Amino acid sequence: MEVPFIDSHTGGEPTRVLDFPFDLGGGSLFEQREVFKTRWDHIRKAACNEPRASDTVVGALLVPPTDPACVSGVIFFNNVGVLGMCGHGTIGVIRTLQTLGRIEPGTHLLETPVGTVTTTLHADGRVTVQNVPAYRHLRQVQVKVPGHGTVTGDVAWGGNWFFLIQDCPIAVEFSQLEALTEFTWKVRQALQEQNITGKDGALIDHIEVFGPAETADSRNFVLCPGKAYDRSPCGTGTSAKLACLQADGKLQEGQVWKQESIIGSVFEGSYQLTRGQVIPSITGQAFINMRGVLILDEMDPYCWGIGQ
Ligand code: PYC
Repeated sequence: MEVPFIDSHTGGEPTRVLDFPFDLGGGSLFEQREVFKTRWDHIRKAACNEPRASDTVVGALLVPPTDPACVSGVIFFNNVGVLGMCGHGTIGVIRTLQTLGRIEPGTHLLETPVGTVTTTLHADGRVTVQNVPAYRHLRQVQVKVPGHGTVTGDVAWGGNWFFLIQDCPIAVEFSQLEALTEFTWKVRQALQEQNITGKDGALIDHIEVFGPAETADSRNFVLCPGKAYDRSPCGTGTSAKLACLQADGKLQEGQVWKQESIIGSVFEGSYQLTRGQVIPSITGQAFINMRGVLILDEMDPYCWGIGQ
């Protein structure tokens, strides 16, 4: 089996777009994601894990949209499972659709398992994603983290579930990657052990910490579900941050928030209030950097990847 792919990176974070007609049963995007999870999980593993990829790669499967107003549907996944939305990934998908000749600069709707997002491909290649509504679910929650005492953070939704820590005990600097990974992983485990969840018991699988930045409003470090850190400022994480800033009265509608990533790439975020809901907009840039085919040879003992 051969599956064509196009790779891009958005602010340093890779997106691997797969363009192949897997049979997903044709239900809603949410239902199709469930089918992908149960019937095609080996494809996720093959596309995102070693030896073809690594834990940083976010996969994006293009699927026909159920809503004809949308240019495409997309199911995001990574080295350990499927995602709800993905901000950097959406920016990569839009640039990929442009490279495939399927869209031109302008506004395009994209269907995801957690809702339809509105994207704008600008003439200079930047992409703005108007995300699904973001909100803060819990404010200033305390969690006991072994070796770090009590850590306080907000639980917010930005298309995925985040625990956002404003006062990080570790400097949010590139030189501290290992310590930040270890700390945030412990936070994630502690949240699970202490039964602190998103809405309806949802697993909080992204941890985001903040520190000062010289040329942006803030620098973040985001731990992704599979323990890799986001090289980009994380579109869904920035959306969750905007919801918290709005709830705290620290950012006005339309005001721009510059979120820098741990490697120095920047997203510009702002929000619009629609019927009381925070609708985040995230702008960033992706570059196409590879295209090819996944060759899936069942004789290869590592055909379906190493690990999960
Ligand atoms: O940009 O939303 C994002 C994202 C989620 C996981 C990695 N990147």
